[in-house]
Amino acid sequence: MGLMDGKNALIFGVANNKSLAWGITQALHEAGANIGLSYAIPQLEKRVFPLAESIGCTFVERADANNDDELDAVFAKAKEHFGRLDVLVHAIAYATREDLSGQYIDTSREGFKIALETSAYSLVALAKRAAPLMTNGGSILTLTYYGAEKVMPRYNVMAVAKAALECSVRYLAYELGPQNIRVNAISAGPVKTLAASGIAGFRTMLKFSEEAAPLRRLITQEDVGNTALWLASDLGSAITGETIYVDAGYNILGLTMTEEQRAQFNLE
Ligand code: 0WE
Repeated sequence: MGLMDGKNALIFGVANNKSLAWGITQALHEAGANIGLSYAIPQLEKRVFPLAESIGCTFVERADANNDDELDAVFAKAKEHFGRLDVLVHAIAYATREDLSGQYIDTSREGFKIALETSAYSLVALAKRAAPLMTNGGSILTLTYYGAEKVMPRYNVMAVAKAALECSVRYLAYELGPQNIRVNAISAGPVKTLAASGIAGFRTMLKFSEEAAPLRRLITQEDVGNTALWLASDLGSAITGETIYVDAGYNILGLTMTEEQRAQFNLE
């Protein structure tokens, strides 16, 4: 008996075995859910297909989340394959690399449009298509980051996109609530995934996060998977429109210190 026995989950954003979306996939699968995966670009095929196979998932479809026709096609196939959907996971974000390095003030009109469309509008596009398939209620989950609320150096236009995403979660929750469809965001601490690869200074950020966090550790895929399972299942039955932190407590801090700074402070 699993928490998710007989439930169908469609998950967008598995890129490889390090993806937070893969942590969510595994948690839902282990709890008994049937899984469908959708990935963005053909180059991910060689990573996503073996992962799908490892959990006996036979629904794997490519779709560009910025393409309405491709999304229509994936959801038509999902309707045929699953009949009903219970869970939608949105783990999609993109800004150009140059927009995640320099200054926010230098963000181009095009860069802003790309980041906001891919990282925030895509949730609306997926929710619009998933909701009619959630005939027995449902749970929609997305991933966000604390940079949406407080300034994180270099997160720049992604921060603005995540702020739009979190606000979108509230408006979708308001509108879909009467259909017993819940919409929530998980605000995950930084993790070394493909999405973080090549971001200048990311290793240093991980070190600072680990040392400052109340739990004195980074978060794992499993941490995110477990919270996703809670929100996706009936355990989260009255939670909607929320941003839930899975960040080892980092967001509660008003002053962050490294271990060295804490040692210094304790001597004063
Ligand atoms: O949301 C993210 C990153 C999402 C992301 C990552 C990339 C890398 C490759 C969006 N677009 C791209 N575009 C690429 O070309 N995170 C929460 C991880 C992250 O990214 C940062 C962070 C953190 C944390 C960027 C700068 C500063 C901190």
